[in-house]
Amino acid sequence: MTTAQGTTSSGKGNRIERVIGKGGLPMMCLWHSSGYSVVVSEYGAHIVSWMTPDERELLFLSDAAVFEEGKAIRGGIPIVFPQFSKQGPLPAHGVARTKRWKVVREQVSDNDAVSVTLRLNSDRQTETVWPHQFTLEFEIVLTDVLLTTLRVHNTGETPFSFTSALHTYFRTSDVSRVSIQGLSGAMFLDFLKNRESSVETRGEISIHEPIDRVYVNSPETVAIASGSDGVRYLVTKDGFADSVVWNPWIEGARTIADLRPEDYQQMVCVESGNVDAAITLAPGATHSAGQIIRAQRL
Ligand code: TA6
Repeated sequence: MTTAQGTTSSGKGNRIERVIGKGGLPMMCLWHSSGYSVVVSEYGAHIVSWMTPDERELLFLSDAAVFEEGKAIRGGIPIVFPQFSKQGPLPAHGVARTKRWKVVREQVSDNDAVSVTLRLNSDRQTETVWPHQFTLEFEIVLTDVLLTTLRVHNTGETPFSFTSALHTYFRTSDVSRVSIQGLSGAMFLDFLKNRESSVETRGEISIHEPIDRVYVNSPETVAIASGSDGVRYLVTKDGFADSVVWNPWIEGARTIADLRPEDYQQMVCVESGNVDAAITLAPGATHSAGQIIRAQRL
């Protein structure tokens, strides 16, 4: 099997391999005996690939993505912390995705999951833009599903409040045949209409125009069916209250330098996050939130 970063597994069981990926960035390839594989960049603890046993890529990664320190990688699963989007003084989506994380744990047990944990400690640079001490841990557990958990530890002397998300870009070959299910009845803030709030009335949300919405206190599980690929993604979140749905559409894609103009047709973001209500963490406390994503044949 060849992963998105060009690494191949010799068809063995559970394995972890460290490679140098795009832009010379260190990456880790995880293979599970089910045949699923994941590639994560130590820069940003950023999952850039999640592939099926028959080598279908399930995440969108822009061909124009920049793999350089200081720039967020466009696609995959960016980690948003401590600020979602531009809701504050920090760079959009915060600092975590543009920092080099450290691998602190690797686990390969033949009859079970393959997992890695990466850690990021606050430093002078982060404290310049966000004056709090923290340690983040991002745990990736791969079986035939992908479980990811973000743990936030307050290592300082004062409480801090943060918003966060796993900004997942799901791949589709035709966004006009995508249907997002499970959000009916949820209240949402429309970021295209100055955060105007409404209630979702549709059982199935299709995408035929720009969409940028935060569904507040959304159901635990949301499904994204991609009719053109015969696959349904199931996202089950825990510790994340909200679901964000985003597609820039034609106009928006043109304003994003690391997206090709037609890329909006091959991606849909459904993000598990704590966006509407910030989490406040006392000194010494830890907050944990995660999601399980799985791909089912339609
Ligand atoms: O996912 C929602 C969103 O906040 C959109 O408003 C858009 O800005 C997107 O994230 C991508 O943000 P980025 O900073 O990665 O370009």
